[in-house]
Amino acid sequence: MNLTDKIYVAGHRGMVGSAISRKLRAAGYTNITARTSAELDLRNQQQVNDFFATEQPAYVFIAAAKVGGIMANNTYKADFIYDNLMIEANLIHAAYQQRVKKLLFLGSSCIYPKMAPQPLHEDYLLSGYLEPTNEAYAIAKIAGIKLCEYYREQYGCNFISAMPTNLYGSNDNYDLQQSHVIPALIRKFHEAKVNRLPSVTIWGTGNPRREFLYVDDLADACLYLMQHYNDAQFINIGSGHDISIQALALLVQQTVDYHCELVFDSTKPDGTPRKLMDVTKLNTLGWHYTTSLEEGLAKTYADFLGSGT
Ligand code: GFB
Repeated sequence: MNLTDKIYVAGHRGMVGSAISRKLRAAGYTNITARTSAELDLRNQQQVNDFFATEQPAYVFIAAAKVGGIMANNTYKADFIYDNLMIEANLIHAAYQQRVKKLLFLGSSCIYPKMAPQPLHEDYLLSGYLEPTNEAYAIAKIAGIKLCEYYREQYGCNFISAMPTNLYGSNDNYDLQQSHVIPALIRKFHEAKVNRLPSVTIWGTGNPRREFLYVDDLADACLYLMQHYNDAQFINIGSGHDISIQALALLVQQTVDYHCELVFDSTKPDGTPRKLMDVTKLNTLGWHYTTSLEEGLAKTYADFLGSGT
């Protein structure tokens, strides 16, 4: 990818898309194009086709998706499967029609079977039943992986796919019903601190384990893959380390520096017991994460305080 090649970042205002845009600009890429969802509805095929015909991007990062935490995924299944299928199908097909040089599609670690062996190797895809709470999103993302695979097989497109683990960092969603666990806990502990509340409620039992990757590290991995990876096989992106939700809550409490009781609400779903990614393939390629969870939480809390949420 040359510094003046036209690059389209789909979803540039989201946590992932904004991190990728920052990383590209920092690396000296000057020809980056993007549209807000008000300017371009990626679920509308004609609008997407017209955009690609006009803009003719050489490289595409698909960071656009309808995303959310366990509650959002479990509540809005039709929206999660429809929006994500339409977005990825329109972008991938238009990229093929306009002869995009290379495209990177981003999925999620939830594509793997609920009870797959850990750590999750790329070969485990489709080897068992999915986690019900995020089946809709997972099926859409699996379809995206297959679209890239089959457009490569049939049309020779250099479309690659990557499966990030749970992400967090600046520009995240802090809505307590829609968000993922880290922004939710940061907000809960912060609001408990400000209001001197006696406790913070954690969803579920606290027993599930999750792997987390700071979003700027993900952006670095995406740029690395766009520059160095050209195979059909999708590739896991993660830290290779996981932590229980209970231990995470204690880390967030320490980051926010407010000591109160933790109340575990077992009426809320735990979701997948564990989804630790096998990142051997990516590490062997030469990429490793650099931001520890402690450092990432401190940076994210600082961003939260600065955002005025
Ligand atoms: O981050 P999260 O919503 O998504 O939940 P998943 C992770 C774990 O944290 C679950 C627990 O066991 C939650 O029950 N948790 C505890 C909380 N307190 C809270 C809270 O206040 N808010 C939230 N959100 N969780 C998502 C998938 O699953 O992972 C998405 O639904 C996507 O599709 C994403 O794949 C990466 O990790 O369970």
